Amino acid sequence: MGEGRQGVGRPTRLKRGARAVDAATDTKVAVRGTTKGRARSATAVARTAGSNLYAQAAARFPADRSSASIWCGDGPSYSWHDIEHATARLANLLVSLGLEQGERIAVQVEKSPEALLLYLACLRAGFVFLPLNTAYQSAEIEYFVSDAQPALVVCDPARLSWIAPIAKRHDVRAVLTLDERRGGTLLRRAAAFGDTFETVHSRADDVAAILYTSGTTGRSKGALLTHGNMVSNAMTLHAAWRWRPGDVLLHALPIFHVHGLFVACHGALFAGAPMIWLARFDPKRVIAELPRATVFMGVPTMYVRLLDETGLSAEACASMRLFISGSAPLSTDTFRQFEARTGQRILERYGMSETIMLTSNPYDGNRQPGTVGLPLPGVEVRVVDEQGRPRAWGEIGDIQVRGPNVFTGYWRMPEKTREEFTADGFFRTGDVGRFDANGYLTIVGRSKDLIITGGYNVYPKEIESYLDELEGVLESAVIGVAHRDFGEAVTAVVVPRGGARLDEASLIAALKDRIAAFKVPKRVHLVDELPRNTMGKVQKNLLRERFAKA
Ligand code: MLC
Ligand code: AMP
Repeated sequence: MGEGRQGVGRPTRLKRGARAVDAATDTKVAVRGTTKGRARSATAVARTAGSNLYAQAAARFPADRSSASIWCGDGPSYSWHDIEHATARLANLLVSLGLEQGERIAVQVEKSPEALLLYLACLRAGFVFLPLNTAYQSAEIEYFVSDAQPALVVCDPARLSWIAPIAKRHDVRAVLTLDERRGGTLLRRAAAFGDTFETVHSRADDVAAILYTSGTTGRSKGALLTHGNMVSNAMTLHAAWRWRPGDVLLHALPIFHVHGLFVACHGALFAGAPMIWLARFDPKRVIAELPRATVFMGVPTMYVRLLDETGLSAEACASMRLFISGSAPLSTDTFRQFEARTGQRILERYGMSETIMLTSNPYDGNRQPGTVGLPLPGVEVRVVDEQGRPRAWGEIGDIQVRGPNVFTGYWRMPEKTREEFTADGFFRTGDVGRFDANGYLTIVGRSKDLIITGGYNVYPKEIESYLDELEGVLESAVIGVAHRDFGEAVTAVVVPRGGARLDEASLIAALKDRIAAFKVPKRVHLVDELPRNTMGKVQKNLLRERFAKA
C-alpha cells in the first residue's frame, strides 16, 4: 500500500486573525470530487439530523464560515468551510466502504486536525468512533479489535505492518492510514469524493463513540456514549464555562480521551471558537501561545510543568479568561502557586469516560481548591454508604451519578452494566468522596484499584498479569506512589521465582515491548514475599508506605 500525501480538507495557510481563504478557491491540492448542489444551512441540517452531535455543533459554527476554525502554528490551518467540506468527503468515503450505520471505526493515529475531522465525519455518517491511545502496543490493540469488531481500522502508516495482520485475524473489512502530516491512504481516497454530505438523522440514544476503560478485573470495557449524552454535556458545559464569541481554545491535550476530544473540542465547536492546535504538550510552546488564547484545558501534570517555566507570568496570561484542570486531582499547592504566579484561579472539574463531565467549580463563584466543585446542572450526584443510603455532608461515601450525560452501558457486557448501575438508575463511579456544607464535592479516594498517572488511568491488575507472565516472576503487586510530575507513579513489587535472578532494568524493558509506555512501572522493587492479611489478600497499603519514598 503506497503512502502518499493528499488533501481532503484543502486547508488554507492562515495568518492569525486573518480570514481563511475559501477552501474552494484553493487549487493547490488536487480534489477530484464533485461539489454539485449547495449545502443546506447548518440550522436546517440540525433540524433534520435530529440529535446528531455533528449537526448540533455545526448549527453553532459562526456565520462567517471563511474565518479560522483550527490554527496549526506553521502548518496548514482550517476554516469552518474546510471542516464542513472535509468531513463530507470523509463521510462519503466511509459510506462507500459499505459500512452500516452503527458499525465501529477504530482509530489509532497521531494527533492532527485530520484526525479530528475523521471523528466528525464518523458522527456525520452515523458510525461509532472508537479512539485508541497512540501508546497502545500490539497486545492492547489486538484486544480492542477482537472485542469491538470494527468494520474499519485507521492507523498510522508506521504501524500498518503489525496492525494489518491483527485486523485480518479479526475480519476487519478495511484498513486505512493517516499520519500527522496528512499522509496516508485515508485522505488520498477521500479526495476522490464530493464535498457535500447530508448528515444522517441520529436519535439521542444512538451510540456515537465507544471509549475503552481499563478493567479492574482484567478485561477492558467499552463505554457506549450516545449522541444525546454528548450533546447534553456539551450544552451544559457551554453555559457553565461561559463560552462566548471571541474565545480561542489553546488545545494541547491528546484527542483519544474524553478530556481532549469531547470536553475540549466540543467546547470550541459548540461555541464556534477557533482552536490553536498543538500536536503535543510542550510547556514553552503553550506559554508562547497563551497571549492569543482565552481558554486552556489540561491535566494537573501540565500545570506542574507550566509552573516549572520562568516564562509563566500574569503578563503571559493577560488574554486568558479560563484555565481548566481535570482527569486527576489538582493539588492545592499547584492551584495556589498558579494563582500566585498568574493571578488565575484554575477551575477544577470532575468527570469520567462513562459520564463525560459531572461536576465543576463555578465560573463566577468561589473556585475552592481541593474540591471538584458542584454538580453540573441536570446532573445528579450523591454520596452513599455501603447500603446505598445517602450520607450527610462531611461524611465520606461512594459517589454515584445519574443524568442525561451518563452512558448507556458497556459494549456487549450486560452483566457488568447491570452491576455498575443501582436499581434507581445511578451509575457507581468507583470514586469515593464527600460533600461540604456548601455542596462542593471533594474526591478523597477510589474504591476501584486504579492509579492515575499524568491523567492516564492504569489498572494494577492488568500490569500484574503482564508481570506474572514474565520468566522468573512468581508474583507481583502494582501500586501508585506519589510523584511530583505525574501525580502518581506506577510502581511494581515483584517476588522472583525460587532461584531466578531478576533485575529491575530487564523487567522494565520486557514490559515496554508489550504495553503502553505510560503503564510501564517507573520502578520495580524485588522482595522475598508480599505482605498478606489473614484472608491472604496482598496488603497494598503496607507496600505503599514502604515504597513511598522510593
Ligand atoms: C508519558 N509517559 C508517562 C505519561 N505520559 N508515564 C506515566 N504517566 C503519563 N501520563 C512516559 C513516556 O512514555 C516516557 O516514557 C516518559 O513517561 C516521559 O515522557 P514525557 O516526555 O515526560 O511525557 P509527555 O509525552 O510529555 O507526556 C506527559 C503528558 C501526557 C502529561 C503531556 O501524559 C498527557 O498528555 N497526559 C494527558 C492524559 C489525558 O488526556 N487524560 C485524559 C483522560 S480522560 P519512556 O519510557 O518512553 O521514557 C479522563 C476523564 C476526565 O480522565 O475527567 O478528563
Ligand atoms: P477515565 O476512566 O479515564 O475517564 O478516568 C476517570 C477517573 O478520573 C474518575 O473516575 C476519577 O477517578 C478521575 N478524575 C477525573 N477528574 C478528576 C479530578 N478533578 N480529581 C480527581 N480525580 C479525577
